[in-house]
Amino acid sequence: MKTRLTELLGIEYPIIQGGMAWVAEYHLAAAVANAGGLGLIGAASAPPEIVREQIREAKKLTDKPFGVNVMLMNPNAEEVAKIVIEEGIKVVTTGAGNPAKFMDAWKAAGVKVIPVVASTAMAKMMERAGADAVVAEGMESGGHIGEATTMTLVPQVVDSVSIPVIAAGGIADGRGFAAARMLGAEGVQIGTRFVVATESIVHENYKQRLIKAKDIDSEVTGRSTGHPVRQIRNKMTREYLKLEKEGASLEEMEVLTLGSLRKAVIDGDVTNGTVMAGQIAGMIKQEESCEAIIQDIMQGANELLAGTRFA
Ligand code: TUI
Repeated sequence: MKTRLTELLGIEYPIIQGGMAWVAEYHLAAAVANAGGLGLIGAASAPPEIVREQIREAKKLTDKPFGVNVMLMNPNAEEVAKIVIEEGIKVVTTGAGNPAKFMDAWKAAGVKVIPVVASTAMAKMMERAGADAVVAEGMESGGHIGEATTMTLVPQVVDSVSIPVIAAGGIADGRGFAAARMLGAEGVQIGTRFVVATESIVHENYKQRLIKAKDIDSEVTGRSTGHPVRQIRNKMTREYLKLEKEGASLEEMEVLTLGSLRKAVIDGDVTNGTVMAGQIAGMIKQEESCEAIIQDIMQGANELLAGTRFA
């Protein structure tokens, strides 16, 4: 399937992988790239030199294009931005903030910049700043989210910019892909389904928790602090939400969240850790390879889109 996104990035299928903290490391990024999508290394809050190492390891596993996601709340974002250029990375996605201050350096180095946005205002600002495409991410997504849903955000972003729009949030199969195309998106970003990929290094407990998840098993913590995060309900979220309701201090709440994603992803503590996942976790039934995931999405989408102008 050819869209402006496959042309822009030189990839076979218009599917990009989410830049998930701790999850999007080099094995996953290379596997998605080898399966014809855009793999991404999630720099998250990793020390910059670790990001460089991750990029070099991914290069050993694939000769297809892959990118780096720069999480802008990371105090080291500037250093990561520089490493991306030094290592010859050609695609960057950004999240959780405004990447405008890095845009000129990236553009000058020939890096395609794809900010993740949660509003039309941010999408327009990013287009003016020189973005090559935007990811319009709805609140069905896992992790740090905005307010709008994918169904409402994607068509409004499509109408407000002329660069390609990638839909994210609540998309996991051919139906979601086809729906995103109908809303005007030229590609999709998939996170949660790739968490459970065979090539994902995520702890088995985390994968099993997502496979077991039902439609309404996620909830959003941190609304009161301005950092809403969607994750699977557990002991941790119950305690956190109780503290929020009681008006606890940021410090008290940080005790719960400090290192909590690592606890779940790496140590497999899905009771006290943060199990970030999107609302489509309920649709994930099994662990399978990135190749199988992408083929399933594309086959389903092609059947649904056959005979439309999106085929
Ligand atoms: O960034 C994400 N998802 C993330 S980042 C993350 S790391 C984290 N962990 C714990 C607490 C907070 C963060 C986990 N998941 N998605 C992309 C995304 N970006 N969603 C929403 C936004 C966004 C929000 C505000 C983009 C721009 C923005 O602009 C604010 C501004 O500067 O005006």
